Amino acid sequence: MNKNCIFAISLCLITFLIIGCDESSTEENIDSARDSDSQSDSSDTGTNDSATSSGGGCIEEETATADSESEDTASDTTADSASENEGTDDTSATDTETFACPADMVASAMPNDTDAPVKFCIDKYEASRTDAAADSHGSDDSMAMSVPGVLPWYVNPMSQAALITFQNACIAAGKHLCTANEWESTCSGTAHTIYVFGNDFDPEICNTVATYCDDYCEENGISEEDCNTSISSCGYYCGDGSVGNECFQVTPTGEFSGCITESGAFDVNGNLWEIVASDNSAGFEVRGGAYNCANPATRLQCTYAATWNELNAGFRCCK
Ligand SMILES: [Ca+2]
Ligand SMILES: [Ca+2]
Repeated sequence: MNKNCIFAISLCLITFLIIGCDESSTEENIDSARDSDSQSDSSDTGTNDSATSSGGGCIEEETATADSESEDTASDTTADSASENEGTDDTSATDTETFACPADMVASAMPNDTDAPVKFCIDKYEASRTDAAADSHGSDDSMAMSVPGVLPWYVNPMSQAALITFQNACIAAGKHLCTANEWESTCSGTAHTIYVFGNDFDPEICNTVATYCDDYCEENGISEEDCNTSISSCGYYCGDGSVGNECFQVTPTGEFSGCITESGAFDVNGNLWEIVASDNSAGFEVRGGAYNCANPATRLQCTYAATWNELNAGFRCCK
């Protein structure tokens, strides 16, 4: 035993006599500190995992939707995959405080019976073709865009083939065709309003048949009492009805700047009807009212749904 060793033992004995030379408790303290670190690490990891699974869930749902589409059984399988997606998103979204969306989308949420609202992303604008412009709807069906200032994409009549085209166009953009629940929740917002803009119909906020009706009647000497959206007054085609001379026209995306949801999506009410994925027999619903459809006070309502084929049918993508 050398001098250093003797010195160390002596020091320890002295320390023990004074305060207790308790190495084991020091080790316990270190261990418990390590445990505490590892617990906070694992909880951090848990949070990261759930954030990752949020992204993973999006990828899975796109894949699932793509699979169901490739089978050409649009309606049922799409609805199934949509409800599965809701389940997948549920866990991750409620665990994530902030919900980031791509720049061309905004964050929205839909109610959940038993838990916090399910968060998702929805396109800011009605879908448009890649080659659309302010004066052109374009012709390239390869991918749905969400951009301001261009004429949005629509078909007339609506068909099962168009439904698949819309679904594929959203998938090509890394998204899916919005479901009825996603669309309606975005329309009514957290206050569950009747319209995007509140509970009272206002014909001037979004692009509807009524938006221009009052102006047309005034210009053409039609009295206020007789001014309505019937064909004889200010009908579907006021003006002379020829192309380019209708009162009511599809406007470029986002042109009605006040026609915006709580979450920041434009033209959810009005401009084009929007096709949403549904579990009904048609596989889709028609939502939101449109620039050329009568009774906008009814048809713009967030809960209003139809399954017509004869309409100018646009759409919107979600993620
Ligand atoms: Ca007006
Ligand atoms: Ca619309």
